[in-house]
Amino acid sequence: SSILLFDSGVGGLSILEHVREAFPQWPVHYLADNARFPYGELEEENLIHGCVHLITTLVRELTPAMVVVACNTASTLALPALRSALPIPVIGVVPAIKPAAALSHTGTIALLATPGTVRRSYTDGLIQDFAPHCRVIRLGSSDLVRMAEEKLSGKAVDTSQLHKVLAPLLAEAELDAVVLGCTHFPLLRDEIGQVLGPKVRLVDSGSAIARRVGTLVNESRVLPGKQQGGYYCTGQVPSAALAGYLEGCGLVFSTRIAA
Ligand code: DGN
Repeated sequence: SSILLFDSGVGGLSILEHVREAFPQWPVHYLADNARFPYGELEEENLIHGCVHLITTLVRELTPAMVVVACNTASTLALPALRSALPIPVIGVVPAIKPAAALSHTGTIALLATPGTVRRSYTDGLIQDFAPHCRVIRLGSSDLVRMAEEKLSGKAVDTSQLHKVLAPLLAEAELDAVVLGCTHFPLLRDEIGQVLGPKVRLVDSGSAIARRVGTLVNESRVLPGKQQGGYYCTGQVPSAALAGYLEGCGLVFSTRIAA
């Protein structure tokens, strides 16, 4: 069998990296819903129905052992609907508020995510449960998501734009941990780290997700198949630069599917 990862664009590739590293023998497929990108600005019902339809269709075709929703925006909203629609385990990605709160010495942390994720009641719950004693600054940005997409398509990252987006965090002297609460953002980790400086730790959910995949792989007793991993997308097909990057991620073919 295989593992299917899903995101609205290239962001989930930051999770795929961890999964492949932990389970090199498993074929991993990747689905990018480019047609509905960016999820952070999508109406909630539209997002839920779109995800459920798209993923159930591809699951029927590929029969993976599990699905990883490698997108915080979709996970904070669509997990219950996906779990009831699919006969296999569905793993979601949620912002790493808990490890960031544990790492922080000052008690001032930030959640950097999409506009959708920062305003969700799911996120309020995470903060109440896991960071009750912290001051949590929420910064939602679709610009950063687009910058990550552009980077993987071969465009240089515009540092002055990055400074502008991160300005509210630069104003916080006490800040010592930032949650990269969108899977696109670890793709800009070096650039974000350079702007925020060495005092600020950047925390994402990649290795926690790989551990969760490992538990389910062991429990399911399903064996890895022999097929190669592929990239499936709605909407825009990959640019030449992205195609090269995908190949480096073990995604050896690319197929456009209906949105
Ligand atoms: N990568 C997605 C996430 O983790 O929230 C969001 C991307 C988007 O469509 N805005």
